[in-house]
Amino acid sequence: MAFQEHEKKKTTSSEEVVSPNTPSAMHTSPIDLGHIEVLQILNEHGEVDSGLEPDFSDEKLLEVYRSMVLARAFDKRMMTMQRQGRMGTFAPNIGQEACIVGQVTSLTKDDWFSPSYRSFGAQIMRGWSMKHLMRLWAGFHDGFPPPKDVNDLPFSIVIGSHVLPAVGIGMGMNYKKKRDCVLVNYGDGASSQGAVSEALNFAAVYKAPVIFICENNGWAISTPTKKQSANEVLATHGVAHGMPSIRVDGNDILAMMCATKEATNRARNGEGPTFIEAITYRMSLHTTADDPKVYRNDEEVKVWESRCPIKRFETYLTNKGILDADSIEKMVTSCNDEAIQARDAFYAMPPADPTEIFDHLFNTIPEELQKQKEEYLKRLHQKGVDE
Ligand SMILES: Cc1ncc(C[n+]2csc(CCOP(=O)(O)OP(=O)(O)O)c2C)c(N)n1
Ligand SMILES: [Mg+2]
Repeated sequence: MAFQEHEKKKTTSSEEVVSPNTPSAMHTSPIDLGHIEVLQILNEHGEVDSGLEPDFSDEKLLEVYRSMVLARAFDKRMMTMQRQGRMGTFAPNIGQEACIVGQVTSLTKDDWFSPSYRSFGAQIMRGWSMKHLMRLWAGFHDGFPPPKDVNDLPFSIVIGSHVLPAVGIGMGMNYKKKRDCVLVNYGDGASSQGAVSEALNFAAVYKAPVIFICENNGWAISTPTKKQSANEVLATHGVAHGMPSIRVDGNDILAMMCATKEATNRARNGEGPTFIEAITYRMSLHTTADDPKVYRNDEEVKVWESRCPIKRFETYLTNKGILDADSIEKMVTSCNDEAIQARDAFYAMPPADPTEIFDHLFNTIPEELQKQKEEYLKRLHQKGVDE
């Protein structure tokens, strides 16, 4: 499916498509969307645009559906664990499952993925176990390195910092004449980082096989997209740097799968980078340290509840005869059980050795740090922690 085939979905049809953080933002934008296509295949009621419907196999659709349900089950479990004081700070993904899972569905094991922190649905699909991710979010140093044979970078908390390295990997692929690609995601907030513009420029000039997914979820903590950027159509960033760019309904799993499939094909064919702005919404907290009630109102959240990516995919799969109420319930139960098993396996692991926090910065520990270590150990001993 070529981007050009979505011609009829250009600005004229934007009304029925999606909106960023305010429902009217598509219309108020001063930017001419004439050369940026807008893609939606499944509308918020789960109705499919038959002219654009892709022919993914039933198995593939079910696998993707399960990944989305599993991402939500993991999310809920992590939130409960955090509130019980058994997990570190955590960045929930509720409402963004289509965007996150859909973006990696066309990647192979040889491709690379450079994620930001809100990407666990994709990480699980790429081969990270939930137990491993729990170790990561709980602060264990062994949680950060990706599993063996998974071509992912550790997720980046320093926003935008992982975009240039992704482009570097892509340029390396060109140098080695490989036909693989790199996918990197970042948020509307990260899009303001200078390093992201540098990355876009390098990728476009050197035709690096990189897919940029700008997840416009309406907010960068308490900063709405309209205060982040005077130009709210972030897909123009790709256009400005000279690469094919598209705006996708990020709550539409089929649109996410199709857009990234086409972008990975382009990359593998030596046609260079693609920019995808995925319009979605963070339904929950920025992180467990956040309270969105102080900066956004419930009405806005309600608008997005009706655009739930899982619900609309369920409707579509049910209409196709792939799912029914019974199989949906079974799927949800099995994903919740899997998350609970991961939790139990995580709890069964030994606690961290507190001295390890000194172990991973220097080959030979400097004298000053050695003194701090000894002081720390003395205090732990006084508190009986080492007994
Ligand atoms: C370089 C840098 N500056 C500031 C922060 C603090 N910070 C953490 S997340 C965040 C907002 C990011 O928003 P966005 O890129 O839209 O991603 P989202 O959280 O919405 O997925 C900020 C400012 C940071 N982690 N790194
Ligand atoms: Mg954001």
